[in-house]
Amino acid sequence: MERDGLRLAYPDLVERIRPIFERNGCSPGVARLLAENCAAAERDGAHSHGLFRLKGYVSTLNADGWVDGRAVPKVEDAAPGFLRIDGRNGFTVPALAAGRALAVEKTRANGVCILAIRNSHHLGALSLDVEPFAEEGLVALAFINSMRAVVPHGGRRAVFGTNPIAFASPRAKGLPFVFDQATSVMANGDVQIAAREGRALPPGTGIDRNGEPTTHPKALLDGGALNAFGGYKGATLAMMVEILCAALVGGKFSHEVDLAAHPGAATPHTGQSFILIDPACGRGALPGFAERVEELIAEIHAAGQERLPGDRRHAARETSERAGILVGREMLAAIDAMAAG
Ligand code: NDP
Ligand code: PYC
Repeated sequence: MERDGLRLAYPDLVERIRPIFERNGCSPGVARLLAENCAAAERDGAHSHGLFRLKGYVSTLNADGWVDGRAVPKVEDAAPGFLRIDGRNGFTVPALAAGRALAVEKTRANGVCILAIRNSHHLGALSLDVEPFAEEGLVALAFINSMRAVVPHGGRRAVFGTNPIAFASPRAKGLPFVFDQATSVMANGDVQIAAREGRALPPGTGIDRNGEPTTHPKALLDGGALNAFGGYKGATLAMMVEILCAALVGGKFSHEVDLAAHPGAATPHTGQSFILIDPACGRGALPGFAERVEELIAEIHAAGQERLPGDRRHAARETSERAGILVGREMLAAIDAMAAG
């Protein structure tokens, strides 16, 4: 044990947290997938959606039927380029795992495939959902809506979720190019972390329950709302995510998610959509896709941008793989308490 905590290899961290999910009603398969998802977010330095979320998973699994940890997703082959998955009120991660191989097969056959997941709950980092597709040579765009937390531009109360968009593309060199960003000024998870640590939010982050600007995380969380990033442009993207994840997939809009009747519920019961593209399809004599991406990245670096989106997560992953994932003492105690029940 170091002064700051314990460094654990990824498989050891997965094994440490997997019993938490099993103890709280997940099937062994779902428990493994969720443990891997949490551990991978922590490994990549995506702290707002890693171990920090364990408490939320536990309270959610115990929130009077809000989510089914044993759900078996139903994969529906809707059309050559359209795959629908009913999460059956389980988590989105196993729903994606259930349809992943067929989605890749369809993308390769058609050049493109829409993957539409509904009736499911997601509490993770979206980068983890898209990057594996790019590792297989595909371009992947993912969208997810959540629960009302973001105010429409010029409005006074929340309508949208924090609605992240993630994108992954193969590169000619090294790991895929990945970005993963909420359409809000910051993720709700980061507001919760600021509240816990007693830190003020930057001006412009959001409003309180009366619609007035606030920098107090607790005032924002207590009936207030986050702003979308970039004013009306970000709000428009948040709206697009609602359309793609609710209207398109047959799921709920974020404003329709009602956690109030299920004390402890922390996961949004919504939808997720993917657009998958096979860049090799129909290219004929065109120049190599991954090489063209590399040329663009070289130009961006030459223009002076050193850090690309995804670089921090990949660097954190490299450190975690080399030295282990650092789990703080307090978190370790919390994990062991949750695993012991
Ligand atoms: P950040 O604002 O921290 O980062 C957004 C993107 O910008 C990342 O790709 C990041 O790369 C990149 N980036 C950050 N700083 C720079 C910089 N200086 N130069 C270039 N690129 C930069 O993320 P968010 O707070 O918006 O989202 C955090 C997480 O919350 C995401 O993983 C998201 O999926 C998750 N989330 C999940 C939700 C759900 O419903 N499941 C809802 C909302 C959010 P890097 O990653 O390498 O830092
Ligand atoms: O951090 O905004 C967030 C969030 C919402 C749902 C899951 N994470």
